[in-house]
Amino acid sequence: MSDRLVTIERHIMETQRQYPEATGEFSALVYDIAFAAKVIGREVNKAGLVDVLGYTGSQNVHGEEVRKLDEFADSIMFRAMDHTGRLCVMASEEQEDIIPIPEKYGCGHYVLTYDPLDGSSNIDANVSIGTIFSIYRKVSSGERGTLEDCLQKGSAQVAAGYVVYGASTMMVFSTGNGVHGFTYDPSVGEFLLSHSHIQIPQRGRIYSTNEGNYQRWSEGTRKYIAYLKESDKASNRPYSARYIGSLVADFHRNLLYGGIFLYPGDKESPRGKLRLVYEANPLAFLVEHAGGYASDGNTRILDLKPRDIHERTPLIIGSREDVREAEEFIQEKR
Ligand code: P6P
Repeated sequence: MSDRLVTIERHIMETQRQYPEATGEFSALVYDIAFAAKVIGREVNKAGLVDVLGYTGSQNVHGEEVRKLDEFADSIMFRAMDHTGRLCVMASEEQEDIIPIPEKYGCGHYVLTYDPLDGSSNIDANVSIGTIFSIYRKVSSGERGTLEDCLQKGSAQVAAGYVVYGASTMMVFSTGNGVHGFTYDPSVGEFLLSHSHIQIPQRGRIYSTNEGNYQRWSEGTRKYIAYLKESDKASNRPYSARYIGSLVADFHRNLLYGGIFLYPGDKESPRGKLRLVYEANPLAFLVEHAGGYASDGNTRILDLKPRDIHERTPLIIGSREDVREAEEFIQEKR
């Protein structure tokens, strides 16, 4: 826990002072996301008490049952962002197409892509879930943003982060100046700096994957997981298996403790399950700024050019040495 009492607003302003040319638009956008997180967190934390559980009867673009909290989180993100004049376009994992800024509002220089509530299938079991977001600069020529703005490589992100709604609500983000964690104190309604300059250990002792998919995995993936289970004191094996089934929760634990998360492609789904734009890219930005690495098994995630806004990708992410070692097995070099 940091010794200084620093709110997320203070941290954002202190960071902005390093850029004399900054207009404050970007800082305000990060603050807007923190505000939306407070509102979403309030509903998530009382989900067990108020009838916001259960399904809405509708499905999202992926044919997945949409829970009321998914829709609520999606609407809060939109309503907190659409009128601020900082964005030129948005894209949500819950929406088929990009989300234009309403004509009645002005456009800004930034693009926001987000998964409003990832892991929501865990809501009823009170498992931690999260909001994941990326911020890009506008690259298209017109006044209003386009699909092109939302399909930039992850390496073009200017900021990314997540909010994990768990035992406490935490917002972890980076604007390229280190990765910092802020814990929400509901008694004062502020996110307070609790984890400054997070660095993921270069090697961990935890692996996170759904071993129920074993039969569908490639030979390389199977060999890698078997390797982690072998006993070898010199290389701290066997690793411990830790899998929550909620990406933000699994990623957050591995970011703090070290380790590797794998959702590889398989025989039925060669591109895996997770989304490149809404999940892999923001977490890859964060993990690299924390000293880790993220790959699809062959290519650095941040170097992948999205072709479709809902494109999926295999995701191998976490401690740099572990991810590199996993790549060697997946590429059948070991
Ligand atoms: P599986 C949740 O539905 C999610 O999108 C991620 O949060 C999580 O990592 C993954 O799917 C879990 O998938 O197939 O292991 O249940």
